[in-house]
Amino acid sequence: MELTKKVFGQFKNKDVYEYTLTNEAGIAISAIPFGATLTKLVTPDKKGKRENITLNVESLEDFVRHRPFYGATIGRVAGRITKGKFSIDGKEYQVDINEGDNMLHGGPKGLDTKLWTIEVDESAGQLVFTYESKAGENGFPGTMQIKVTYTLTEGNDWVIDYEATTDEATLFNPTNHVYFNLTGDIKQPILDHQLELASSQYIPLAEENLPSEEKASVEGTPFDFQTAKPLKEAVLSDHEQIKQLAGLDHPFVLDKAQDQKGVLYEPESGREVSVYTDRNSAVVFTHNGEVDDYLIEGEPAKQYAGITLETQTLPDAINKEGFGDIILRPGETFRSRTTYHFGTRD
Ligand code: G6D
Repeated sequence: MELTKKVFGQFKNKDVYEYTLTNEAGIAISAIPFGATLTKLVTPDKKGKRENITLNVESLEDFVRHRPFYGATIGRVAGRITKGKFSIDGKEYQVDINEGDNMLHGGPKGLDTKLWTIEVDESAGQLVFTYESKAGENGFPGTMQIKVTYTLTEGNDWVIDYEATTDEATLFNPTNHVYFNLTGDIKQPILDHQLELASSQYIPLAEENLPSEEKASVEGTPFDFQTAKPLKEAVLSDHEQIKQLAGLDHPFVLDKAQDQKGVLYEPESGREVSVYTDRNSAVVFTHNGEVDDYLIEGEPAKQYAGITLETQTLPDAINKEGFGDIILRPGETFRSRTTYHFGTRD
C-alpha cells in the first residue's frame, strides 16, 4: 500500500489535502476531508489501463460553490425528508428544508459541506474521517460523533464504514454519493453499462421526487435488474416513472438473503464493480441532466455521465411504514458497512 498527499485547495484559509492510497494491483482511492469526499478512484481496465472511474469536480471551490455531492459523504439523512418533518417518541421536529418544502441530503449544511478531521493509517490502507455534528445542525436534535472510514484493501475493495453516537435521540442514515463511469472517460454516457441488482421491489416516486409509500414489484417493468441488462433499456424507456425524470432516480429494495447486492459492468473496458451493503436499499440515480455549473475535464457534466448506487436505509424511512428504523439513541452505536469491489472480466 502506498500513500501520497498533496494540497487540493483552501477552505477558510486552511490547506485541504488530498490523500491517495494505491494498492499492489494499481487501484487508487483519493479523498479529501472536506465532506469526507472521494475525489478519484483509479482502476485498471481489462488491458491494464488505469483510469479514473468516478465523476469528480476538480477544485475545492467547485465543491463549496456548487455542492455537486460527487463522491461525498451524505447525511445526517440521505435523500428527502417530506416537508422536513418527523417525530421521535411523540416529539415533533422541523429540520431545515433546502429543496422546495423538503429536506434533501442532510439539509443546507449537510455533512458533505463540512471540513472533517482526517487520520491516516497507511499500513491498514485507511483514511479515517471524524466530525462532531452539534445539536441543532440543520435542525436535527442531538450532538453526534460521526466517523467514516475508507479502507482500500489488497483484495481490491473500497470499504466504507460508518460509526456514530448521539447524546439525544436523533436520525442517522448516511450514504456515499459516488457516481461511477466505468468507461474511464466521463464524456461517454453510462447507457451501455450493465446493471444487476438483487432487488425485486422498487419505490415509485410521488410528487417532488419524494418516495411514495408503495413497494412495487419490478417484474415486467424496466426496473427489473434481477438479471443484468444495459442501463439504456431502463433509462430510455417510456415508463411513466422514468420518463418524468428522464432516467432513474429511484430507491430499490435490496433482497436480504444475498450478500452481494449488485454488479455494475461495462463491456468495453471490462471493468466491474460489485456492491455489498448491510442497508436495505440502494438509490440508483443516473445523472439525468447536463450540469453546466462546473466543468469536469474542461466540459460540463453531461446527461448520463455517471450512475450512483447510494446504499442506505430506504429514504424518508422516518415517515413511512416498513421502510426501516433510522432513529439513533443515546447509548447506541450506529455501525454500517458498504463495500465496492473492483475487478475486470472479458
Ligand atoms: C440523489 O435522489 C437524489 C437526486 O434526486 C438528486 O438530484 C441527487 O441526489 C443530487 O440521488
